[in-house]
Amino acid sequence: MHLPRRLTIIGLAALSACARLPQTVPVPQPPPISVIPIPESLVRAPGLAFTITPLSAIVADTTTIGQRRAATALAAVLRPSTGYALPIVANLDSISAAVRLPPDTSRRTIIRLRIAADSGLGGEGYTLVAGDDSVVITAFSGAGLFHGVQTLRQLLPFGIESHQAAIRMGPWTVPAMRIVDSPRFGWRGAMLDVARHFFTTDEVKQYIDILALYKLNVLHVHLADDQGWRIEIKSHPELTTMGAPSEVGGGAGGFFTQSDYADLIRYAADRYVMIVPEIDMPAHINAALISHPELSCGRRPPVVYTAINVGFSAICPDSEGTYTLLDDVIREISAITPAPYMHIGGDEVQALNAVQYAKFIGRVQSVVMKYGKRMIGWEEIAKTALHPTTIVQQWQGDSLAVPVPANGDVILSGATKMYLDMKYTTATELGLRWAGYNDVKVAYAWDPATAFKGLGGARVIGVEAPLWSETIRNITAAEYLAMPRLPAIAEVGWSPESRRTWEDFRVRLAVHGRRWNLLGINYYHSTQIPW
Ligand code: TNX
Repeated sequence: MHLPRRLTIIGLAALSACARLPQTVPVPQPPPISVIPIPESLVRAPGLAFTITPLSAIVADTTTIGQRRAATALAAVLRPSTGYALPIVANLDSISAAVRLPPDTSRRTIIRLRIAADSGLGGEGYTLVAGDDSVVITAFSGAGLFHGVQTLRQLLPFGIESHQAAIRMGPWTVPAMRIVDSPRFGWRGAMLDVARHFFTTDEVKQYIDILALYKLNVLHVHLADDQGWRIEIKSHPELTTMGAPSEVGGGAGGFFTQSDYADLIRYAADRYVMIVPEIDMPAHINAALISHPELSCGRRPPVVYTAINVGFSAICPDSEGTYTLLDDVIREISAITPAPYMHIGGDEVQALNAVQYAKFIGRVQSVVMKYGKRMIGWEEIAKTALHPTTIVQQWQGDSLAVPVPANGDVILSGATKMYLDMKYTTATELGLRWAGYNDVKVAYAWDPATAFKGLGGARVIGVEAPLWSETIRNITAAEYLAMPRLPAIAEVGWSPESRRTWEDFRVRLAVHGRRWNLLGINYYHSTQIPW
């Protein structure tokens, strides 16, 4: 806990009335720097702090989409809490008379967003230089600028997250400094299971907002499982009419129309989050088989399933009808997904033998490739002959049971560290516990380079934290499990190992609790964190 430093002021009045003793008044101190993920390098500079004033402006060339997105995101955070106009202008000459205040009201300071071809920081890196009169964020791309904006947001006092003018939570200062930052991994993901319980587009957007704040750039959406089919397929309306109105525990379920899905993609893209769709197959597919009993290979006719066992269902790998249906599904989803990936699940198949499974994965892989996407599958797919571009998503133990093809790309999602649906402790009401208890330190204190064995010559392209929704019915419950573990994983994926220590992280994280209170984000008050 940082107590305000007390400053001794000997005012002129005190000097003239020399009998009086000096008085002490508290002065607000800038908060300790608590940026998550911790930047690659941050050097405090001598000189005055930067302050946002009523005359401040955001300077950006909004004719380019990257600067427009970053500037819009910045203004959306700063305007409500500061109560200032904060116009977005191409240069200072173009500030309208509307924001000119009496000259003595304040200094004009600016936040400048610049794209520079030679920033040398890759597609997502940025530099941030805060000085007396300006903060300048420079990046090669809109993504880098957007990430820099999230850093600036976290450098400001936590009151900046308030939805209403919060003048007493200022002053809105940033210490003079220079940050140079870029991510360790290109794939920094979160997975949301909208199949076991359905989440509305508004709820998914709330989740995307959290991803964006912590520089996560992938939202993998688990769109179908035994309990529900959640995406409209225009050539097969029966998949949703019969497969969507159900969920775990017997709730109403629901699904995204293709236009809902497009809305999510746009919302995510504005925040530099890529949506990766998953249709889980050949198991986890009961919801689709309800309308296609002919594809269940003579097993008992599928009915609505609202419990949480896994592995029992399978779409028949020996029926051509299976591939006709899946071709339509993959074609439609590929067409509405800008990301170059399609996740086909592939996990926990109990109802097929190894030959059937391998045949199925091979056929589906060629369909995915036909529609121009790279296939991703849970680690079980590595048991089959995969195309070199296919990505394996590790999830089970601390070592990959099946070697991934040499040079093949792997995403780490090990349940013992990254599963957000594991309980924090024995006392956590929500969540499951098959992979153990994952309190915040478990999620944070590991190194992707060494934690998982058996990866052979595979290349780890990043990390992804899945949130399975068997036990959670709404975004408030989702946030309880995700926060604060998701920011922990975000730092694992972004920051250099040499910059990360648990002791430092837990102190930085504590400050974020106050941001979440203002943002209306629910979280678990882990006893490991000095809130
Ligand atoms: C395993 S992880 C599953 C999911 C469950 C999850 C619960 C994976 C690929 N399959 O079907 O929801 O455990 O933690």
